[in-house]
Amino acid sequence: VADVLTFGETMLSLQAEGPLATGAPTRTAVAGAESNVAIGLARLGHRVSWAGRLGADEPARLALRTLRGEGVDVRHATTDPEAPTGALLRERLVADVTRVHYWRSGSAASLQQPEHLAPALAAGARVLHVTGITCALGAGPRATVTAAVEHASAHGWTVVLDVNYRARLWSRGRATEAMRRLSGSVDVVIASDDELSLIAGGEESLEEVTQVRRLLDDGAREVVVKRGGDGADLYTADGEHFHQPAHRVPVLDTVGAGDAFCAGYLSGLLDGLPPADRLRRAGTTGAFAVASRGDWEGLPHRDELALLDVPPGSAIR
Ligand code: KDG
Repeated sequence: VADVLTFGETMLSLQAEGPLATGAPTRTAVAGAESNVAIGLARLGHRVSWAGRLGADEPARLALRTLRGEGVDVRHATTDPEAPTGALLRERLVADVTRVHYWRSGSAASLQQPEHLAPALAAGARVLHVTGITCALGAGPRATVTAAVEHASAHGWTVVLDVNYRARLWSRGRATEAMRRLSGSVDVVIASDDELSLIAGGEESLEEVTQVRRLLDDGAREVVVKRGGDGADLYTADGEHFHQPAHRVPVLDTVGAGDAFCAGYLSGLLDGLPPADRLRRAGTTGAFAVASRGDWEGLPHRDELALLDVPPGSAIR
C-alpha cells in the first residue's frame, strides 16, 4: 500500500531563459503540481503513487521515465491512445517574473474519467493528495477528483487538498463552487492566503480566522495557510495555531515552491511529527524549491534536509 496516492496533469514543460525568441535557450523539463509533490515525497523516502493520464507520445515517455527515475510508482498511470500529453511554456520576463502559456485543452489528462483511476484507488493508500488544478481541467477530471475524495474518505485515508488556483484555467467563481463541494470531505486544506476564500466560500475581505473557522466547521482537521516570503500558518481543529517564518534564501525560482511545501508537510504528517515540526519541514522543502532552478529539481533527499542550516559558502566534504 502506498503512503500517498496523487494524480493530476503532468506536462512537458519548456522553460525559456528569457522572453520567447527564435533560437533562445530553452530547458526541457517535466512539470505538474501533483507530480512535483510526488517527487518531493519520494526523495524524502515515502512510497508514493502517481496515477495521472498521459498521451501515447514522447512527452509521456519522458514524464514516466522521470517519475520512475525519481522513485515514484507509476504502475497506475494510464494512457490515452488518441489525446496528446499537455504542455506548457514558461518565459522569464524580468528577474523573478515568469509568464506561462498552456497547451492543455483536449489533453489526455483533461479527458480523464473516474474509471481510469479505479485501479489506483483499489490498490489503497494512507493519504490522497489532490489539487484544484485537476478540477479546473474539465468535467471528467473534476468527477475523478470527487470520486477519489469520496473513496478515500469512505476508506479512512487522510484527504489532502491543495487549492492551487490557476487564473489561466478558470474563474474564481467557478473555482469556489468546485472547492466548496469538496470541502466537507477534506481533512487537510492547504491554501495560500489569497486562495483561502475560494474554499471557505466567504468574501475575500473576510478575516482569516473566520475563513479558517468555516473550514474547520466543514470538517477539516487542519488548515495550512501559505504566505510565500512571510512563512506559513497552521490552524488545527483542536484550536491550536502555529506560525512558521520563511527561511531566508536567495530567490532563484519560486515556481514549484507551493508543491515543495506541500510535500514537506505531507512528509511530516506521514512521519507522525508534531504540528510545529510538520510546518517547519514544509518551510524547509519550500525554501529548497525557491533557492534552486526548476519546479522540483532542487528538492532535498532526506539526508539533505539540514543543508539550509549550513553556513553560506561552505563546501561539504
Ligand atoms: O506548482 C508548479 C506547477 O504549477 C507547475 O509545475 C505546472 O501544474 C502546473 C500548472 O498547472 O501550472
